[in-house]
Parts: sequence; C-alpha cells; structure tokens
Amino acid sequence: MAEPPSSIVKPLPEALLARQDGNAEMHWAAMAGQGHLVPTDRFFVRNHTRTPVLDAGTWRLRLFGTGLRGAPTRHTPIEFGYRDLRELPAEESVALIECAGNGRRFFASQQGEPAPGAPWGLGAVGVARWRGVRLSTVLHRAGLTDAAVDVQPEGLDPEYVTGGVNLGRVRRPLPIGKALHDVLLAYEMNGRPLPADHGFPVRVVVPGWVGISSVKWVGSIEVSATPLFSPWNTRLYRMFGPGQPDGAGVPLAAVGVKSAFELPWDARVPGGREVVLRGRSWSGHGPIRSVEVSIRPDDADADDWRPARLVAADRGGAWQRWRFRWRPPAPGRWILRARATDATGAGQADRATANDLGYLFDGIVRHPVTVLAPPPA
Ligand SMILES: Nc1nc2c(c(=O)[nH]1)N[C@H]1C(S)=C(S)[C@@H](COP(=O)(O)O)O[C@H]1N2
Ligand SMILES: [Mo]
Repeated sequence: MAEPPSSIVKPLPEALLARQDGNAEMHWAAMAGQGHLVPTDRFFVRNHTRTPVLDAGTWRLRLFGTGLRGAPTRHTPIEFGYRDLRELPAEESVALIECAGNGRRFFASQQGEPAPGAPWGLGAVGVARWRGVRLSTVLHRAGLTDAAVDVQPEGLDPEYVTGGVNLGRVRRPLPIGKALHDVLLAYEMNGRPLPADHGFPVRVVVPGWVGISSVKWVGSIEVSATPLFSPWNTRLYRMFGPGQPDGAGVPLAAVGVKSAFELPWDARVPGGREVVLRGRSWSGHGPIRSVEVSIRPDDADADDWRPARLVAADRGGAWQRWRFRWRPPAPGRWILRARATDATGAGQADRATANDLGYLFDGIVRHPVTVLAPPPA
C-alpha cells in the first residue's frame, strides 16, 4: 500500500526520524558519534499544516506597524527581497530549537498525567549552525522606533484550522528585547540554503526559546507600539491548569532543562564488559554546568547519582555532550537516568509540572535498556 502523502518534503529514513502525523521526530540513537550539530537529514520537523514550496525570486519580507517610523500599514509595508537580505551583513549562530511539547509522552508514561498533542519522546530538539541577518539589522533599516514593544513574524504556510476553527497563519509575538538581542533571520542551515521543511527561503531563529517562536517561511513582521496577541501566545503555548495563577501562565519563552541518552529506547547493551554511555543535556536559560547519571535495575526513585564527564569542546555551547562509563553488573533490564543542572542552578526533578497541554516536560526520563548475557568465555 502506498504511504499517505507527507506534509514534509525531505526523506524520512526510519533509522533517523520517526514519522508521527505531520511531524517527524529525531531518533536519539542517530546522534551517536555526531559532533555538536544535528545533521540536517535528521533534524526534527514540526509543521502545523504542511511544508510550502516557495520561490526565493518572488519572496518578499514585509514589515509594517505602529512601531516603525511613519507607521506603514499591511498594505504599504517596507519590503526586503531575498537578495536584499543576502547583501546585508551576515552572522552565524549555533542555536538550539526545541518544540515546547518535547517529552510530552512522559507526562503520561511516567506521571499518569496524559496531555493531548504530538506524543513526542525526547527527539523534538536540534542544534544547527544558522546563518542569516540579525533581526535587529532589518528592524533598524525598516525604521524601528523607541515605541516598539512587540514584533510578530508570520509564516507563509497554509492557515491552521483546529477543532473547526481557523486560527489563521502561524504567528506569535516576540518581545522587542529578545528580538533585538540574538534573533536571526536565517537563510542557511549547516552551511547550505535552508531546506524547504526548515523554512526556505527565510526563517526566524530564536535561540533557546520554544520552537514556535522560530517562525518558518516568514513572510511578514508586524512591529507594534502596543502589545500583540495571537492564538499562539494566548490559547496555546502557555501553561494551563490548576497549578497556574488564574489558570494560565505567561507565554512560554526559554525551554527548561533536559537530558537524553544517544541510544534507542529499549536499547540492547552488551554484558560482561565496560560500555561508554553517551548523551546530551541542554537548557534555554544558560549553559549546562553538570550532569549526573544513575543506573538501577528497577523503576524506583534513584539515589545513586554519579557525575558524567562533560565534553570540553561543548562548554558554554548550545547543548552539552557527556559520557559515562558503566560495567553492567548483570544481564536483564536496567533503567538509565540522567539529570543536568544549568548555569542558573535549574535542574531536573523526578516529576515535571503537569499542565493541560503538556508543555515543558523537564523531569528525569527513565530510559530502559536490556543488558545481554556476556558471550561464554
Ligand atoms: N510558519 C511556521 N513556523 C513554524 C511552525 C509552523 O508550523 N509554521 N512550527 C513551529 C514549531 S511548533 C516548531 S517546534 C518549530 C520546528 O522547527 P523545525 O521544523 O525546523 O524543526 O518551527 C516553528 N515554526
Ligand atoms: Mo513546537
């Protein structure tokens, strides 16, 4: 039987990516032996609808709003073409993009608190080398005024319809402080023009913030002297639920702390000899300072934490690789755990804060492996 048509353009080899509806999740085993960056062929894809195929020759970025000199309107925007952007001073940024729902399935499997939405494991995250123009450069050229408080990039992909309601094109306000700080309008990913699925010809890259901030296929940017609202900062991408003040938290910004082993789920590990376990940890709030690993035969809370060795080349980077030597004491089922602490002191606990839409899972993931019997001597 033929595969259903994909909303994604790039090939999705089973060894690298797992298809789930319109999205594709990276397999963590596909990062084993890789450097700091996630190769583009295995970078996760999250589409609200489908990847549009756009023409850089006719593409325009249109800026308008009350935060620009002369307050140009949607119909009288300041325009930039692809070549205009390419001629502006270029900058590179090695930045992490993580879906706010990454790790969502552990709310159900570890805490008995299921949440609707894409049932991501830990593979909705990636680090790439992005090249483009600073958003601040384009905003200043477009006539940014001191009155601007929010900017709202909007994508050129189809309008998003959910539960019978058309929410319009994907768009989400970004506070002017972050917009001017380290945000890129990227046209290259890992040294090549952006692939269609990752936002060709131009996407926003907001380092360390929830992926929805990094609008792909950007076609316009509203710059406003008053706060902006869209479904993506009001009814979506906030923490909803009983634990929240008035039932809803602030719009999500930086991602929390997470750790992942570069192993398949239910990996088979050779017995009878020392193995080196590898993984990565990250946080949107700052560099990772330490990582600890605990390995037990059961699912009980761990108390035997020991430090992992951090890869020196990643210090201060977008994420931190680490390794941990382990000699399995016996064949059978073992539970691997890793927990990290970032430069702000934020860490990972046994449970994450439950919330209605299953965002920001930052709990310690219990990763099962099977240790094989050693070969006879
Ligand atoms: N225009 C547009 N931008 C978008 C999206 C989208 O559906 N449309 N998805 C967002 C979400 S939820 C995430 S997690 C990231 C994923 O980026 P990637 O597909 O390049 O990994 O893109 C964001 N930007
Ligand atoms: Mo996302």
